[in-house]
Amino acid sequence: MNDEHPAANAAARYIMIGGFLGAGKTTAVSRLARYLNERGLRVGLITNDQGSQLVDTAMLASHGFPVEEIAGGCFCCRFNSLVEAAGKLSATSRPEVFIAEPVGSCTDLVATVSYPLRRIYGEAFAIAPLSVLVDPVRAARVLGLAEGGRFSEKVAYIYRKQLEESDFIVINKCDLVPAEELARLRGALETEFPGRVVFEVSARSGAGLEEWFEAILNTAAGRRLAMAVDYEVYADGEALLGWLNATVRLRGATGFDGNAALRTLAGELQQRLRSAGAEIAHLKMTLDPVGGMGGLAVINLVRNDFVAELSQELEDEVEVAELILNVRAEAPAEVLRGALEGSLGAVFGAGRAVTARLEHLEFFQPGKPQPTHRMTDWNATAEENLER
Ligand SMILES: Nc1nc2c(ncn2[C@@H]2O[C@H](COP(=O)(O)OP(=O)(O)OP(=O)(O)O)[C@@H](O)[C@H]2O)c(=O)[nH]1
Ligand SMILES: [Mg+2]
Repeated sequence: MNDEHPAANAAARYIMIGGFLGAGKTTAVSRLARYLNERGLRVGLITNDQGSQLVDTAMLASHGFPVEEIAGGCFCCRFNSLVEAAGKLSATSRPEVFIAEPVGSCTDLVATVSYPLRRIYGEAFAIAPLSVLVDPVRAARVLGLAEGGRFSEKVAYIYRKQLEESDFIVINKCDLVPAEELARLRGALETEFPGRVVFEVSARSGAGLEEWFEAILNTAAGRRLAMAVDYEVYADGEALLGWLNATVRLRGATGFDGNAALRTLAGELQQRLRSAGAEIAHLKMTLDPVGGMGGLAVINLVRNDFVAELSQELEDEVEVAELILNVRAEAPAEVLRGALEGSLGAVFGAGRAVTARLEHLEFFQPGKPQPTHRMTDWNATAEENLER
């Protein structure tokens, strides 16, 4: 154990890495987990989603980290499940550091998660500063610095609220944008959200991560009054986003290239979603060979006008594989279902070398957030009741 790190003390450090859909949270969580492991600290990861069958859990587990998943609602609305998940991880792997990734369309985490954790379980957790990641291309559009496909105002409200409650704003994917655009974005973020520490990193290349990680480990969470949130606008924003989770069994007549299958399906979905007027927030898929040696292919697409990227590839051909698909886009969920069905038919329909069988499908618009607790004061003794 490393005594210099606060996480090595009796209370486990609780780190939340937030940020909008597709900002790079899971990639960063995986990097941070590895960083801590290399320094002799045990970690436990907690993933979260409105639905079940998560790409993020599959991906993090494939890296060998202990992961618990809270499905079917966000941390704030399933606070007790969050505490239970931490308890389960403690029983199996005794983490000194918990890293939790909240749902990318969730905000008000300080009042509904950090402060309640501190107040109810103060002995068990040392709360780290809240980091909020941004994708620089998406952030520039939301802040009005650049043109391009964007979300409607109520979705942008959630995006801005996430930044407002942060202690650290982390501009991720710095490898993608020129220095002058980064400087402009940093300037706009510092003006609109004064007092936050802004980091520039690339979770992909590793640039800038150490400085950010050390700040997470060595700084206490902010103790200001939690921000005000208009739960009507927040709920309307959430309800504009469609969610679709599916699990599909792929079977080849002979061995087939799983990476290519993911690329083709992602391209087909992108085209259909774009023509239906859906603004993609994050489309992600994993392909897991059945009976394979544990390798996993992962593909992601984070906006309509980008290309789907394989962040992990399979080395060998596969014959049977399980595909998990998670799509979050601004569109009615029914539109996402239509795009999936059309795409599966086009890519794996009758007469194709690879066929598909849909094993699990859920699609919905999230309901109004109903937090278990809401405490606006770090030292709160009384709980605020939300009007619902
Ligand atoms: N170029 C670049 N891409 C990155 C970087 N970090 C993450 N990505 C990519 O961004 C996409 C989304 O990354 P995730 O880590 O899944 O994002 P997320 O915030 O966890 O997404 P949700 O859980 O859906 O909200 C993936 O294709 C990643 O490979 C980075 O530093 N540079
Ligand atoms: Mg994620």
